[in-house]
Amino acid sequence: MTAPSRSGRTNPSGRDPEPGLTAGAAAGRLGVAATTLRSWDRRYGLGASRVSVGGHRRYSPADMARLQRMCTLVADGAPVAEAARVVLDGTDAHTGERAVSRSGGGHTLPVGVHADHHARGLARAAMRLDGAAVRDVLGRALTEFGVPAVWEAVIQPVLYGMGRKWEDSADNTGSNRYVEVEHLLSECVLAALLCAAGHGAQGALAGEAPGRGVLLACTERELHTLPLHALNAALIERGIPTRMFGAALPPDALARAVDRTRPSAVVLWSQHAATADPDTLHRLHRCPGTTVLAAGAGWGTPPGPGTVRLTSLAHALAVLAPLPTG
Ligand code: B12
Repeated sequence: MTAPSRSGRTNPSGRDPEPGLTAGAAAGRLGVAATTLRSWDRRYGLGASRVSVGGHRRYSPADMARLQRMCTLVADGAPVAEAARVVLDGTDAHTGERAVSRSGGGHTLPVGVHADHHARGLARAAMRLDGAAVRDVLGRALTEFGVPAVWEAVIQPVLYGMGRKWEDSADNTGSNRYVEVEHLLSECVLAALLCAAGHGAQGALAGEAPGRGVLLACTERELHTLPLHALNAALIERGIPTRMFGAALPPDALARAVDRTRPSAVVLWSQHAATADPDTLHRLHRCPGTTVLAAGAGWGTPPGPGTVRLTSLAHALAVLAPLPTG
């Protein structure tokens, strides 16, 4: 005889052939409350497919895989009903619909539900000051979609949102809220991009001499480095060697670095007008064989005679990829 379960599921043998996890054990393994599992079961039918002889719910490995996916989507910021729909339809990033696609040249970046999920998850985790969750969302997105797509569809919108919050929160004493959120987010973005650059280097550049490569640096007073780190990681991802000098490089140090490494291109970042330094750009033009590129909103248009201004990560990759770097 068939043993009916409380949720209408049946166990045809009347016995418990493969035990499966109890509700408490499943909840513990997924890191959610048992009441959450019950409500997902009741509302969306995402529950246990097995019952024990005593009529208790038992979660199979397949049930656990679906629920794990559900937890991941919710942690990434998906509304619960939307996450359930994605899991039940199978139209998630692993099975079909891709909102952020990994594009070879980083030029086509369709944005949609998955990018929004990642961006919301990132922003929420940053607002909670939950650095581990910020790094987790970023790490998974970067591994799945690559640097250009994640920078443009996930990181950049969240940085803009953070900048707006910072600006809007200024009180009449001139002090701003959310500074701590912005700092934590920036540090985690930096760590994730360095990690992506490290993985790229292990894969594509292992054992190769650095060659001339592309030199990346910020102007002397510039502390905004994240877009340059995104470019660095994306170039390495494509097997293009780089030398990254980061924030606030004094002009003399930049000139020595260029002199010693003879890069195929120099990318000089200025985030805002106060840090743009046209004299340094001008000096770089005396280096034969080196293409000088200005990047960041700080530079005027054009940034200086004979200098191209890179307007986006995709634009930078399109200009830099064809240059000889050996
Ligand atoms: C993170 C952050 C910081 C971090 C930086 C950490 C780090 N390691 O980089 C810290 C906390 C250090 C910081 C400090 C400051 N910051 Co700040 N910061 C930001 C924030 C939130 C993101 C910056 C960023 O990475 N943007 C990158 C992308 C997302 O933005 P974007 O450059 O505008 O993008 C454009 C182009 O550059 C291009 N693009 C985008 N990505 C790429 C990539 C490549 C390769 C290329 C070529 C182009 C490109 O596309 C966009 C459209 O044109 C912005 C907010 C914002 N709207 O950007 C404020 C912001 C830039 N900061 C601002 C300010 C005022 C400051 C401080 C002066 C604050 C202070 N009082 O101390 C200091 C200045 C430090 C200094 N001397 O440089 C202002 C600048 C205002 C202005 N005048 O332009 C902003 C806009 C915040 C605001 N809403 O007012 N900041």
